[in-house]
Amino acid sequence: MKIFHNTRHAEHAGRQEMFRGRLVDCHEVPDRLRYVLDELQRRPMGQLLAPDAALDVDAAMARIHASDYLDFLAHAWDDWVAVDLANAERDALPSVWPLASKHGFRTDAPPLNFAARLGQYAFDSGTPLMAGSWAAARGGAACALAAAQAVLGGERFAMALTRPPGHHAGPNYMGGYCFINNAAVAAQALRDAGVQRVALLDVDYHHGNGTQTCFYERSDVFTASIHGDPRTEYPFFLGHADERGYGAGEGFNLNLPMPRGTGFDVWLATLQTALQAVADFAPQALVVPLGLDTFEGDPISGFKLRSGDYLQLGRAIAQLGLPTVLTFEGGYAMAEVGVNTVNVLQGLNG
Ligand code: SP5
Ligand code: ZN
Repeated sequence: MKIFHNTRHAEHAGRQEMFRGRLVDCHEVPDRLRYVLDELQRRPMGQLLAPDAALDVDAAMARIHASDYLDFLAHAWDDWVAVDLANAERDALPSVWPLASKHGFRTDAPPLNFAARLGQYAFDSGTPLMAGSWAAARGGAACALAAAQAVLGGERFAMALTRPPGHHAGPNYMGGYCFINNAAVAAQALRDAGVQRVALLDVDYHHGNGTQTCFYERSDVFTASIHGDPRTEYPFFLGHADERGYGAGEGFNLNLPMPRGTGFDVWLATLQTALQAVADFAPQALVVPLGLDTFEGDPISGFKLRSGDYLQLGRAIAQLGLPTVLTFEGGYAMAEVGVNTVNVLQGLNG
């Protein structure tokens, strides 16, 4: 297994996120990745590599994300500081959005004001943007691309071990701690290299809204997600079972929401349903957005998986027999995120 880690991840270190009317300390912090790297030192699972600097990351990101969105991200920090030099000491968070409604706010007349532009490209106020966010997110996309290339080169498993995470980021928006959809970048890179059918199986606690939206009208990329019921769980506005794809993509999206409090037995049975759907699609490659926030000790999530259960998750994924790229997504129980992640990899390795 090849594990590509993002050497620039720590440049993104948001301080606070908005929660119930006040700013609270960020859950998505650099230590998350450090704990995984520490555990990999104790239990090596493969080669730990940095992505090749020669990879064309910008072209790979542009296959998934709108050019105006990428342009916004690339310059957002400078634009934020240009509003007021004192902003250099603060993270940028949106505070105003063009909510969709009939005869309502326009999105065809782009604002010039920075706060309005940030609101146009973000769907929550929990995703702070700071000086190093772009470099870190771009470094993550490089890991995703490198992992895709590794499986194209014959590697059975490859992981993009990176943060910030990606599965909430859509074609033209950030949110849910995500800026660039690493899993979507990897899946598209596989397609562009000639892999005819690619499946994505998202096992993060939260619905992979960004990934679903990226591929919603396509039949060449099957998307499945098992997650907390959006009626009560973030991201709330997507992830219901009746979202099955659209147009040519109809029937190529599968959502399996489960109630808060779900334990491993029911979760594993649901995973088996998703795995069967993936197998029925008969893909030639798989991408797994791997969130560890299904863990019972996760501070912001509601499933009840235990550390040992992640070995079984790895084994179950391996049983598909597919070349597989994994991307590191959520998982906020700091003390256990390393063990849980490496348990999945151990399960994969068999
Ligand atoms: C990648 C990923 O897992 N993103 C999840 C984003 C969830 N954001 C909203 C979470 C709000 C929970 N805040 C709880 C604070 C309690 N102290
Ligand atoms: Zn999550």
